[in-house]
Amino acid sequence: DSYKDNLETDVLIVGAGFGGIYLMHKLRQQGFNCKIYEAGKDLGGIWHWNCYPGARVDSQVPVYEYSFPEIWKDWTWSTRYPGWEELREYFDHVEKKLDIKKDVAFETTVTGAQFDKPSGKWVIETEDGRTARAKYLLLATGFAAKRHFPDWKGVNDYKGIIHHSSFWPEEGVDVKGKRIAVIGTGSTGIQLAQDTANQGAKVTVFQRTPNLCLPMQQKPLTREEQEEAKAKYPSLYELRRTTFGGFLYDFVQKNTFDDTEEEREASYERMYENGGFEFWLANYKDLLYDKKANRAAYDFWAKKTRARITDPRKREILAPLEPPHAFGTKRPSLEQNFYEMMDKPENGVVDVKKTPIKEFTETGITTEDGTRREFDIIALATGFDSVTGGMNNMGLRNVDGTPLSELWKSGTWSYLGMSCAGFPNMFFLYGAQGPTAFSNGPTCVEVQGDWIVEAMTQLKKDDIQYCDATKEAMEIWRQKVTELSDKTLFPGTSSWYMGANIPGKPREQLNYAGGFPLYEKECRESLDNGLQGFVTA
Ligand code: NA7
Repeated sequence: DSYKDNLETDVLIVGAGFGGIYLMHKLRQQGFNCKIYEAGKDLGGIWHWNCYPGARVDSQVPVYEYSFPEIWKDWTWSTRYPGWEELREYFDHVEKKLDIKKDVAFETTVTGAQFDKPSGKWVIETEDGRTARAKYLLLATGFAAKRHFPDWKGVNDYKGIIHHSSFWPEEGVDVKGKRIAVIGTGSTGIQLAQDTANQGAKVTVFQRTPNLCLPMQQKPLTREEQEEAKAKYPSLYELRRTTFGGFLYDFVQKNTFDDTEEEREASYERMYENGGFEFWLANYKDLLYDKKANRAAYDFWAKKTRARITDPRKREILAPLEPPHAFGTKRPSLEQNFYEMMDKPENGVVDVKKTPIKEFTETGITTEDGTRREFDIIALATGFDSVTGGMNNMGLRNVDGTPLSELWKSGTWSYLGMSCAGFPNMFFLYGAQGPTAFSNGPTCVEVQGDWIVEAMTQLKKDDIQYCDATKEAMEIWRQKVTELSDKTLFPGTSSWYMGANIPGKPREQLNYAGGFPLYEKECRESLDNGLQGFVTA
């Protein structure tokens, strides 16, 4: 296994999910010699790790895939919102077309990296003691690379089956007839609860904040209808780069109260019934900016949702009349009968804001009110040290040897959400201060990936050996990210978008809230002005 040796390459990419594969393919076409280091055992990134029951993508076909015709032309999906098994098959298909794996070292975790100025190379260390040297270091580690395990008292005493969602055993866990606790109601917790209940488990959800779920409107897709739709794919892949979130829909170019009450009700109804994120990202354009507009949308959502829950106690916990936060300032999950499932007497909801978890015992969980509940299985859907956690956790150091985790301790700085001053010849995608969490992943990967590849091709053509963002450019970018966010309702909500889900993490907007058209324009300007914002040599 040559990849087990120390490595010399033009480009070292970290991560073999959507982002890493995209970069590898495009850079190969430009004549770069690339290798990927991947901690997991296979391609797929998040879809390699996420095989918990019900794991499914919330972007609809064909928006969540590569725009390369050689890949989509002979690939079809079985449902509008594909599950993890099929997403893994998709990556097998991608492998057949692009021959990526021959240049991937799997089960390889990066534990340190620093740019060595004299040689002009990154020196990258791995957990098993190897060292790689590369002119470029590209990070495609995603926004959910570091899991969050809250440290509850007694958690190690629990003797049943316990897994974090992203460490779920591949072979699955038999949940039928079992008592399962699902802690957390982010997108993951909703899917886990719904799917295990479907499989005949008795589910108890521990909810801190209600998820304002929207109907998925899942449906099977036939090969014929997809083949027919493919004539339009090239234009759809153009279109998705021009919308706010990289989907095929966009905000209505009207404010909420421009419409009469009847018109508004009809629009809400249509968005809600169309399903997916339409009620979020194709709602009135003031939804995420104006409190009153937001409240109107929330009230509609609550009315629809409450009508689906007959148990009055559960109704108040899952869909209260007073909004827990502005609608859409936390990620809504897409559900399929989640509320009907939770309404059943055999399934329960614990409001952990009222009665927090006190401790874990050998057999279950005790809450502060003294209630002891016993479980055969506990699923932790408690999320991630999102967006910055992965990059902070891989031993990156700047040219002077200062760890990135220290530089980002009191806040995050990047330029264009793709580079950092002091980290020359390093680019990252789908991370801090990019469109990341407000976007459809593959769109973000293609927009940022194209920029990175174009920048590197330019550097190569001009025989530039060294390219480092300036601190001034980072300050200006941080300010833009903050200003864009401050106009919205996002800062008022404690969410992982704002770094608020991890104790001690600085509270700041971690994502670029300007949408793709503005983002691409900003990035384009830097390229067109000879890599403005960078020092090159
Ligand atoms: P999320 O969205 O971060 O959700 C984590 C959930 O876990 C959320 O409901 C949290 O409540 C809850 N949580 C976290 N810590 C605790 C403690 N200590 N006690 C009780 N509940 C807790 O992660 P997901 O995996 O669902 O989704 C991540 C993203 O991946 C998702 O948005 C997709 O884009 C893909 P909180 O809301 O903070 O009150």
